[in-house]
Amino acid sequence: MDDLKFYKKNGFLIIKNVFNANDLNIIRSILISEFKSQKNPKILDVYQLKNSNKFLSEVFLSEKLYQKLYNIFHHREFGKIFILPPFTIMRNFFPKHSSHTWHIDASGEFRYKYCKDRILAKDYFFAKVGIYLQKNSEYGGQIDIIRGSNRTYGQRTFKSFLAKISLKMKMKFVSKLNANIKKFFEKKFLNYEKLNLNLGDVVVFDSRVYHRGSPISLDKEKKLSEYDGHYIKETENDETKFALYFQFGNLHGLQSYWYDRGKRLSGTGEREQWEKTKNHINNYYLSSNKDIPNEIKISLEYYKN
Ligand SMILES: O=C(O)CCC(=O)C(=O)O
Ligand SMILES: [Fe+2]
Repeated sequence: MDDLKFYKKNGFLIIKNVFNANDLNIIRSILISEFKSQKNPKILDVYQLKNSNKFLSEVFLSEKLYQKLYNIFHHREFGKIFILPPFTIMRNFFPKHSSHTWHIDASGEFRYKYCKDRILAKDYFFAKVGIYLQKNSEYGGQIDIIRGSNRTYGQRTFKSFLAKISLKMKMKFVSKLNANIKKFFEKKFLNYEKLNLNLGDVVVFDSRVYHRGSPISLDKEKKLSEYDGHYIKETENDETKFALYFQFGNLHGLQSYWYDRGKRLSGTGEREQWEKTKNHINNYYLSSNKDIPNEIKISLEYYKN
C-alpha cells in the first residue's frame, strides 16, 4: 500500500529515518539546558528558544523532513499543502493512566456546520507532525492511537454513524474503570496501539483520529510523585520527555481549524503566536540566505476566517 493510502485508511503514517539519532540526542541535551534556563515550563514555542534557528534548520523546517512530507502528501486531490504553526516543544507531559485523555484534535470543530462541511469532505487534510526525542516506554514518550478512527469521524455514511456511537460508548465505559483493571479492558475494547517509533522516525496523524499521549505506568507514576496535572517539573535527564509538534494540512483543513479557533478566547493568543512564528521564520530565511519554500511562505499568512 502506498504511504498516502495507508495514511487515509489508518489515520496516521510513520515516516522512518528522517533524522539522525545522534543529532536528536544532541538536540535533546540542548533542550534540557534551554528549558532549565527558563525554569522548566511545560511548553515552549520554537521562537522562544535561544537556539531557535538551529531548531528550525535541523528539525522543524529540515529539508529532509520537508521533502518527505511533500513527496507523500503533495497530491492533486489535496491541492496546496501548508506547513503550519504552532511549532512547539512539549516537556514532561505524562498523562496518568487513571485519567481519560483520549481525544481527537479536531473535536471542537464538529460544533459548526462550516467545519463539518470541510471535515467530512473527501479532500479534507489536517494533521499533526510529531517528533519524539525518546522511545515509548513505561514512562510513555510517544502516543497511543486507534487505527482507522479517522474514518469514523470523517465520513457521513450510516456505517460511520454506527461506528461513532459504538466508539463513544466504549470510551465512556473505559473512562469509568478503576485504573488497575482499566489497562486490560481498555486494550480489549478500544483496540488501540501504542506507537513505537525509533529515534529519528516521524509520525503524521490525522486531526480526526483518536489518540492520547501514551500514559505512564502506575509504578512509574508513583515514583514521579510531584505532579501538576499531567506535568512533572523535575525529572532525571533520561526520564525527561520531549515531544515536538507542528501542524500540516490543506486549505479546507486550515479553514475549519481557524473557524473554530477564531471563535475561542484563546484565538487571540494563538493569532499572536502565528504572527510571531511568521516573523521568526522570515528572519530565519533572510539570515540564512535561503528562499522560503512556497508551502511555508503561504502557510504563515493565514490566520483569519
Ligand atoms: O504528546 C503527547 O503527549 C500528546 C499530545 C497531544 O495529543 C496533542 O498535543 O494534541
Ligand atoms: Fe492531541
